[in-house]
Amino acid sequence: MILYTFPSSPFGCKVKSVILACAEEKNITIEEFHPWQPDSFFRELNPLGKIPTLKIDNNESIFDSAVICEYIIEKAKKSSKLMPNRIKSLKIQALIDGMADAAVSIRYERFFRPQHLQCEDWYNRQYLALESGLKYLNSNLKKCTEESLCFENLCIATFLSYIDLRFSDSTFRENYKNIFSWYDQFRKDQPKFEPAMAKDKPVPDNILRLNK
Ligand SMILES: N[C@@H](CCC(=O)N[C@@H](CS)C(=O)NCC(=O)O)C(=O)O
Repeated sequence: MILYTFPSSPFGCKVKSVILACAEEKNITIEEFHPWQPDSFFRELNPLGKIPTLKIDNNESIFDSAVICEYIIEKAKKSSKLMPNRIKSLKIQALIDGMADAAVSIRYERFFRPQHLQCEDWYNRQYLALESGLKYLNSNLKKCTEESLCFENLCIATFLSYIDLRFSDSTFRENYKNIFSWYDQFRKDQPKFEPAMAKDKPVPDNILRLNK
């Protein structure tokens, strides 16, 4: 199987952590693809043109990240271990994915959209979703995480690695100390997930920009 993703994608990082948790590295090759490259083969795999996308065989692919995670976890028979409280796991995933949507939108607005087209009100609404999510995690740390390694911990940790990468000049770490110290401890306790943490990588030269 081939996972198409990019090193900075928070959704892709979540999937990569699940691959490691399920010891599926040998069965899934990671191929870098930036979704803003001109589409060739990629829209055949995912009509939405989004990463991550998992190619299962020549005729089938799976998206989005939530479905890919379910697929890998189920196939590895790790559901009861990684999702001991399934509804809780799915709720935290929904929260984190919503925060990731907001964070990625903020990044796209600033990085891909020409400055004169950027919209402050829209930006602020995304920022509010992101910050409210962090506030929720920070105030409900025990309710949101598990003692042992589980899916929701992977969702939170990989997403916070994206925050560290793209929002390093924010006051999030100072304002939401509980969740960030949990995350720092997670990285110390679980070094095997380091390959899944968000990394910067220059976008390819042939990237499409919104130059209008
Ligand atoms: N709900 C999707 C979101 C994936 C997503 O937004 N990925 C971004 C990269 S981090 C993307 O491919 N963006 C390209 C686009 O929006 O056209 C998932 O969970 O997989």
